[in-house]
Amino acid sequence: MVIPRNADNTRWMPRYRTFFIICALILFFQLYLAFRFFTLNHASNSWSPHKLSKSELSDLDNNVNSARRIKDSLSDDEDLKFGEKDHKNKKQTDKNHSVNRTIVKLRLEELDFVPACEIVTREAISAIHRAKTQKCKQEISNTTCLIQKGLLYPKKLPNFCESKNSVLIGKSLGCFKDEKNFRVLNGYYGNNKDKNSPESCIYLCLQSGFSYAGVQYSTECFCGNDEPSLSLKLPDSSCNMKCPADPHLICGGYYTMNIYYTGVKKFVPQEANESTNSNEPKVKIVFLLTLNGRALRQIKRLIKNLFHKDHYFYIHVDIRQDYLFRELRKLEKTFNNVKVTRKRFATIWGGASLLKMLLSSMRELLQMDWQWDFIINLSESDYPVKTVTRLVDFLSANKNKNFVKSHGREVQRFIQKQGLDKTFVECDTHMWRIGDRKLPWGVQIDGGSDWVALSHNFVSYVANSHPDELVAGLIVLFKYTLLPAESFFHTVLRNSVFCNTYVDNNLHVTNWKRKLGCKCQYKHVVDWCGCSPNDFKPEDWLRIQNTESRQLFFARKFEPIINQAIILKLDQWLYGADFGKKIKNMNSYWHNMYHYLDIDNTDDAILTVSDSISRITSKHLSSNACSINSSTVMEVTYYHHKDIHKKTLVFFEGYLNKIGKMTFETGFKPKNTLIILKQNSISVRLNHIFVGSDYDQKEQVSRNFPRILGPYSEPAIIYEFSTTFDSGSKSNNITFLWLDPTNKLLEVSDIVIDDGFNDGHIKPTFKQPLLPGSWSVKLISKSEIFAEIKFLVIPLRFYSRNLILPTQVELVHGGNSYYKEFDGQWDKFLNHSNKQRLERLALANSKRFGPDLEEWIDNLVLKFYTTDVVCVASGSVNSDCWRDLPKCQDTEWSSLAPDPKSTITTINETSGTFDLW
Ligand SMILES: *[C@@H]1O[C@H](CO)[C@@H](O)[C@H](O)[C@H]1NC(C)=O
Ligand SMILES: *[C@@H]1O[C@H](CO)[C@@H](O)[C@H](O)[C@H]1NC(C)=O
Ligand SMILES: *[C@@H]1O[C@H](CO)[C@@H](O)[C@H](O)[C@H]1NC(C)=O
Ligand SMILES: *[C@@H]1O[C@H](CO)[C@@H](O)[C@H](O)[C@H]1NC(C)=O
Ligand SMILES: *[C@@H]1O[C@H](CO)[C@@H](O)[C@H](O)[C@H]1NC(C)=O
Ligand SMILES: *[C@@H]1O[C@H](CO)[C@@H](O)[C@H](O)[C@H]1NC(C)=O
Ligand SMILES: CC(=O)N[C@H]1CO[C@H](CO)[C@@H](O)[C@@H]1O
Repeated sequence: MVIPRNADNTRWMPRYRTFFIICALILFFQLYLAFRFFTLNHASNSWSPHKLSKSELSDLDNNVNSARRIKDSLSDDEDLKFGEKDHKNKKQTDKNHSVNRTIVKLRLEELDFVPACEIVTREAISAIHRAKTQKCKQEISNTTCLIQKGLLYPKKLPNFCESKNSVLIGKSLGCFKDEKNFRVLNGYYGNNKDKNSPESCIYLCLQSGFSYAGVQYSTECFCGNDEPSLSLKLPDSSCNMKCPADPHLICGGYYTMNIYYTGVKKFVPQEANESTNSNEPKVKIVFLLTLNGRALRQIKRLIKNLFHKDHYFYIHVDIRQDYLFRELRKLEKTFNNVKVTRKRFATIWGGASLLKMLLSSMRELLQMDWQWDFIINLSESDYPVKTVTRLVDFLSANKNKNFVKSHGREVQRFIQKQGLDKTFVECDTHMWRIGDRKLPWGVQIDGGSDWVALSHNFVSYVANSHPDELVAGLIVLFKYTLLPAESFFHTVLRNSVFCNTYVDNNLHVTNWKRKLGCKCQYKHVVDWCGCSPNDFKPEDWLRIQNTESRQLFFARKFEPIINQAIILKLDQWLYGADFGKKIKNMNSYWHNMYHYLDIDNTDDAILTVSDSISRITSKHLSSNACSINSSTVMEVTYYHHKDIHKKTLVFFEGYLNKIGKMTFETGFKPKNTLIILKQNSISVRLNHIFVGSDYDQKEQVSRNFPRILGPYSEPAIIYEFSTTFDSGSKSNNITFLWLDPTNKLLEVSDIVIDDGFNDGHIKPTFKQPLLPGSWSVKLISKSEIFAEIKFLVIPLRFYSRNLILPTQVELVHGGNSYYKEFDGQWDKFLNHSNKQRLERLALANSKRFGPDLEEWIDNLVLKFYTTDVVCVASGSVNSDCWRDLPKCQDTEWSSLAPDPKSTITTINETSGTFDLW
């Protein structure tokens, strides 16, 4: 509808006014609701923990590896982000202004089953709506119903720690005087307006591991470890206020408090003994490696570093990581102290299956005939900071102790931050949050880092196939817990007969940089916000060096694809400055991205480009006498040297007519496609700018090293500007115009850079599939195009790793018809002259298939990538054909080049000395 421009202005005024008033009313009402919602939320979250303990002060810089909760509760909006459908709902209710947000009804019509009970909790309903499969929806529904009926969780669990005194549990000490500035119980304070009672307060204090609980002023609960002085004792009548939970009970009074024993003694962790060089037998260690990803060479380097015939390597590879599993199984054949378990699980971040996996692995270990004293948990991103010899000496002096790291903060706060008071259900490789829960009575909750070193005795207790009541109950509890491995072993330790073997040290130093690591980056796998530690880089060296005099033996994280220099530095620190000098290719790193035997995890765009490179190389190598008729990609590998991405290597098999097969390896890298059209104050500061994808906000790097984008990629501009000392330049705006292959403007994005160092990325949301072909981004500053970046969206020859079908090409290569409207201000930067021709071309291209499609792909690949090396790997062809080509084994870049640092050769008595290198 068009509004007439010359309509009488005055006639519009009253309408605007009513409109205005309505808007104001809506706003007011919304604010009121928001306020209501907030207070409600607050009240239901009744124990608002309060800072009292010193430990909290040290909270800011503890090295605990745990999830940190960013918001107290997902706000409505946050929650709605998880599901499209919920989003619609919200819009609807907003429209009729009758926002009753507490009403969320389960849409039964979407379910192919009838829930076993009426599901009313908002979080459970939201989770059921968001879950993908019916099986998962049913699992969430089943669990919710079991909880509603009180059948899932144990209500009470025993405590077998000898330092408890069960006779005293709940015994009253009487009424005591309290003072505002000298609290009798100073460990924890909570205020519960609805449910405070001696019982609920004892429950909390016991859970937090305090010896005394006190109720005061009706609604308050205090916990502490110091015995109240008898001089403060008052007659019982001085405590005279009723409890909110039950008016027949007394909950202290005005600065008077009823104090009770919780029955637990103050917990003091054990000190670890210093290493001694005694003649006692040395301990044997199982390194339990739980692995994910494709960093095979780093894993081998880690194993090589720890290798010793007396120690064992038990390896769990995530069930989705077929490549690692295949490759590591080869070690098993050579070494009888290496086992790769066949009982595999999908271990998502924070997932409950992680605990299932660990217990399953421990049970398997207990049944094997390996003789061991300790299990140490490691991942592909751990690396030792002391030699194994020192580790063994240390553990030998601490036999039967258990090493875990506690959170070191107030327990109730930890419980909330960690989401231990919530039920999570894992299915569809996601952790769904379905509501609040009450932790069982009687157990002290503890947790922190999930890196541990556990003794044989403790492992046989906790992983026993006939667990006692405590362990069985905690296994149920932790089956529905986020990040279970961060609390389960701690909690079992604290409440079992092993409580006096607890050492508060996980032997690890972790590279936390919370500003970078807490971007809520796991939202797609868990209904929670968590943090991750950063990779070590040479600038973090001091942090590693500082572990020298401390009882720390491992550091994390290390990722050679991000930085390998730090690992070499560490090795030289351990084994001498000359270490590695004579070893070949110490500064190279190879990372496999594709293997022809892979079952999944294939990136069709990478495969398409690699395939094209193999075809182009084959053509190049062919001559009359030796003609390669076709080629198949076997492996694709990233090759880094001194932490710079040098090439993407394509290992392929070429077929020669009537002669046979030969394998070659070649490498390619992206061309520079940035054109500076005009030098200005911004362009001179440009360190790099390119279009890529998979930007890692934590490590601030794009993990798509060859910059391969396909129709289903999410392109992003990744940039870095250096600091300027030109005080006149101030802040600068850069506008980016994104043009597709038909020169149509698809998106306008902008950044403001200040005069400091600026880096980051911008990722517009394009609708997929993207139209394949040559795209461009124009960079505008001060109303002038000063640079342009071209980038390729490669048409796919492979779709879900199979050759694309004629029926698929148009869908995949036809782009999409979604375009945003932009106002005319950008028109002057755009060239509309050949628009129709380009559109016709795009349409024709989208129909290309077979050799025609290959030709299109190869032309684009040649435009955007260079390939300059090739070597012969092997072959039955013993002719003069490629006599001049080097053998791959003799090059320094090929994936077949020697890589001693990642080659585990012979078992040697002495480990960690690298004699064999
Ligand atoms: C809002 O209006 C729609 C349609 O007008 C109706 O179906 C829906 O029930 C209403 N929602 C509420 C919360 O009143
Ligand atoms: C919202 O819905 C709940 C549950 O049906 C009801 O008890 C409550 O009164 C409603 N609140 C408002 C403001 O309509
Ligand atoms: C849920 O419970 C029903 C009834 O007890 C059972 O038949 C079904 O297998 C359960 N489904 C899941 C996924 O747990
Ligand atoms: C650790 O030290 C304590 C006290 O010095 C000693 O009694 C104990 O035997 C030591 N433990 C080991 C395993 O050496
Ligand atoms: C740069 O952009 C910001 C926000 O996009 C805007 O407020 C500012 O006025 C712009 N500055 C210039 C010089 O264009
Ligand atoms: C292991 O290392 C020792 C000490 O350097 C060396 O003497 C021995 O020959 C090596 N053993 C094997 C099997 O290579
Ligand atoms: C207790 C335990 O063993 N935890 C960890 C072992 O290592 C993996 C990483 O590979 C962690 O995620 C586990 O939680």
